[in-house]
Amino acid sequence: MPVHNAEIAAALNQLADLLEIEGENPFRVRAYRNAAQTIQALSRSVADMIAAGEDLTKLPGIGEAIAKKMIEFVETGKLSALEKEAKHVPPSLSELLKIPSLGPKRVHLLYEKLKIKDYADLEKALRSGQVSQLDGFGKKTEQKILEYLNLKKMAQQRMRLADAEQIVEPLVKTLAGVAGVRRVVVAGSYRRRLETVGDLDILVTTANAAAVMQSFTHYDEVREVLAEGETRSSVVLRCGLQVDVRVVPLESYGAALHYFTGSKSHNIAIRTLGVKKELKINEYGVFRGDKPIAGQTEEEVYASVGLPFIEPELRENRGEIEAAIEGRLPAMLTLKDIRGDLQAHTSATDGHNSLEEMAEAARAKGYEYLAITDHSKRVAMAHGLNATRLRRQIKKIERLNSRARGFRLLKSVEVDILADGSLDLSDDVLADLDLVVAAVHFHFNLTRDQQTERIIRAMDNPFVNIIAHPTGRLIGEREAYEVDMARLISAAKERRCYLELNANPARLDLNDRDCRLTRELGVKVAISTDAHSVEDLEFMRFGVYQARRGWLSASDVLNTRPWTQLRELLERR
Ligand code: DGT
Ligand code: CA
Ligand code: CA
Ligand code: ZN
Repeated sequence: MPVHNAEIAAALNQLADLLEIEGENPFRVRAYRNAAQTIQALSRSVADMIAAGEDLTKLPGIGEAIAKKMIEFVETGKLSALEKEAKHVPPSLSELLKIPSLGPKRVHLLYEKLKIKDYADLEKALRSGQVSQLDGFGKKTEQKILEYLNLKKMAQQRMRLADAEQIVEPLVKTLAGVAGVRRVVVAGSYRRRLETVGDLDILVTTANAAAVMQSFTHYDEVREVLAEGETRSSVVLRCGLQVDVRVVPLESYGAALHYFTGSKSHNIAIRTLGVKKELKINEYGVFRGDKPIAGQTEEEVYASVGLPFIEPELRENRGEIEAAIEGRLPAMLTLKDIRGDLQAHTSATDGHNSLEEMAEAARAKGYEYLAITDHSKRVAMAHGLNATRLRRQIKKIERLNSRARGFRLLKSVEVDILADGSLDLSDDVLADLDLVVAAVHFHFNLTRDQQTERIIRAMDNPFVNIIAHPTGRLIGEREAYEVDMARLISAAKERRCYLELNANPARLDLNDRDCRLTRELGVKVAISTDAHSVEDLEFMRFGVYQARRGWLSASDVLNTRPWTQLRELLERR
């Protein structure tokens, strides 16, 4: 069985967790975490590199010792260092470290005092009130941990789109390689580009259904075959994701694709329109009586009820059918419309690549501009910039820009919004920037009013242009903080400010509904990757998917503009 990069990274991270819980040297812990991060961002398989005899220590952050551990893991599936640690502390403790209110010391304490080893133990102890009686724990912490556990339970059933992509792409390739196969397409929420997917629904057209089913149920990532039939099979993959594969006849392809793309609620509305025209619409086709009148393409299905094609991202029955009837579907944004990226970090703070490397990568993507938005000093763990260091970076950007043609680095910063809404850097340095991105990274649990007013107060500062990741959520890990989004958007409009749609697939913040609200209230969105490495610049497409789900057109987005126009939009007075 091939070892995935994600598995190597997980083992190294777990080793780091256990060392940290034991109170080991923080530098050693950091080294393992950096290595794990490098491997996760790698586009090539470490197992392949080892097989090809390549030198792993050439990778950033990978030294002799860690390279040896990686080879051991790839060759034996084990990490002896991890097994050694596991004799001192149970490996399951590393899952507890993911809980935001628990650091290594507290996890250690929970284990020592209450023998808590995993989520199940923890939940029991929380419910019996034992945890809140420990030193340094209180009722509030108890409540926060319980909330997190509930969120986790819900998230376990859904996977982030980007993770699902990595899993489904090789599977699609395998199925497409089976003799006789014509088409393989992933339908369902995956095709609608929903931020998370519950399971995957794959459709295949082929001359040989049996060969497809054989290949699918014997795919090497399959953990369990739930059902195996001539034209439909279901499996659970090693990662826990369920996948359904259906073989559909060519003449029904469009009808099946439409049906299995969903959403269910969109399908029902389309079917109802069909009924009014005395048509029956199902996954096999569109029928008048027994006579099939359409079904080979989705366009035909829509045309049968008098509608133009509706993009999958819009199919949520949130007004798209009415809009299609009235001819006012949005002209949807595409990745090609994007001319630059308005949030990126460098190795000056918590990024992995230098200013030069980030610039080169953005230029290679065909961008006209890239805003460098390193953290400000309040984010100490990211080594955030003070005014002096920011000024130094500004100088460096000016030097690079003077040499570059057709591309420009924008001088910027991701300045922290402090608890009272004031900013972490003073106006005189902000005044030297091309644009200012402001963000909340601390004090998430203010009341809704306090949080809203805090962010509006940040926008009162005339140098602020964009509010980054406006709700702070991390999909499946952290709920959005309480904030009045409609008020925030209106306040942004009054101040000529903008909101970010953070394209990182773990954030996608704004969500689809809030994107739509910005459009309705007339505020443009900046779709930004918040890249912490050159690879992260690729996150842009996830932002575009989310924007499309939010009905956005190129004109609703800030970074579809050439720099000359963007500069005007950033002018606040
Ligand atoms: P998920 O998997 O929870 O992320 O969401 P979906 O949308 O992929 O839902 P899923 O996998 O249960 O079903 C795939 C598609 O099949 C769904 O989007 C629409 C269609 N579908 C499923 N059940 C029904 C149904 O009872 N009626 C209709 N009209 N369509 C259905
Ligand atoms: Ca699905
Ligand atoms: Ca399904
Ligand atoms: Zn950041």
